[in-house]
Amino acid sequence: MFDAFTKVVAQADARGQFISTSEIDALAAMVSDSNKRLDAVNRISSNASSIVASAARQLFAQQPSLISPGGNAYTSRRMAACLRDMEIILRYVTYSAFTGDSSVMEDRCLNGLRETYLALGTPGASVAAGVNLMKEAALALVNDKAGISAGDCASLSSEIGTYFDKAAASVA
Ligand code: PEB
Repeated sequence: MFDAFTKVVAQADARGQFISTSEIDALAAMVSDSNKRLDAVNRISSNASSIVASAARQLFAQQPSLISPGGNAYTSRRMAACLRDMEIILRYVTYSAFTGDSSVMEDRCLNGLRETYLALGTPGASVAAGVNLMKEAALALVNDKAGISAGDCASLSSEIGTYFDKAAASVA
């Protein structure tokens, strides 16, 4: 499991080189923006259940066959598993946003997930659609200007967006 710093160290070590000025500059920029990062992680984490619930509601409205007899979220047991899976994925996205690196999510959540869904008969494309709906809800919260000092969150939101994209792409 890496964070943005240990990732740079691992890459520099693999090259047998000192950490470069551009790597230091990039990490310094990350540190100077770290309050935004922590605020974003806090906003997503403290609204996780509503992000999951609203994404799931939209997913089932768009793909009603999932909750009809024979659908993969039909029966409360499968519905519960589905909501739980969405919450797990969102949790790993927050870990990635916190550390500035997606390796924790890749190693502990996404690795083998496509194969798990294939084995379960769970439609990966639908899971990916659910992840994309969570992405919209989470980024709307991150970019909400209410109650915070004004600042530019464009690069942070696009970084967080890439974690959702990675999760979606790994199961689609
Ligand atoms: C991954 N999901 C399910 C299972 C596992 C995971 C291992 C099988 C065991 C179980 O049922 O608990 N577990 C999950 C995960 C990690 C983990 C991400 C990462 C660390 O440990 N059904 C749908 C939707 C979708 C869905 C498209 C968006 O129709 C999910 C939600 N996952 C779903 C369902 C099941 C499941 C299991 C319905 C149960 C399937 C079944 O038992 O038939």
